[in-house]
Amino acid sequence: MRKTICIVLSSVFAFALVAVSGCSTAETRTAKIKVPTAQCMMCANKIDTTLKNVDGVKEVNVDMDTRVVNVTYDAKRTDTAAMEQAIARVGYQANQVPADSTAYASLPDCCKVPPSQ
Ligand SMILES: [Cu+2]
Repeated sequence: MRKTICIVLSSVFAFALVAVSGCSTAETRTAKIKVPTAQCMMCANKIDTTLKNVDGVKEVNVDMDTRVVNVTYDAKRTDTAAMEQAIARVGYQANQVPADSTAYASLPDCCKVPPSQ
């Protein structure tokens, strides 16, 4: 009987530990953000730097072949919407969020969408 109580108590304790540590650890997630107006490596670098400055973002990988940004982030500190806004603020469309027009206008010509597209 004593042994049973001991096992029950220790498993409750283990549960509590998991619950407590679960609260303080990061909730790592990944997101794919489309940046269809990005043109060159300068764009990629700018988007990379911008996202790395967003609190909670851990890893950024801009794939210029597909124009998709793969982001690893802590879901407790940021979300996709915040990252989209950050990209839009520096002049690039992010998923459905349009680029800030002033920021877009100040991009170098090589970073703007060619008229033919
Ligand atoms: Cu560019």
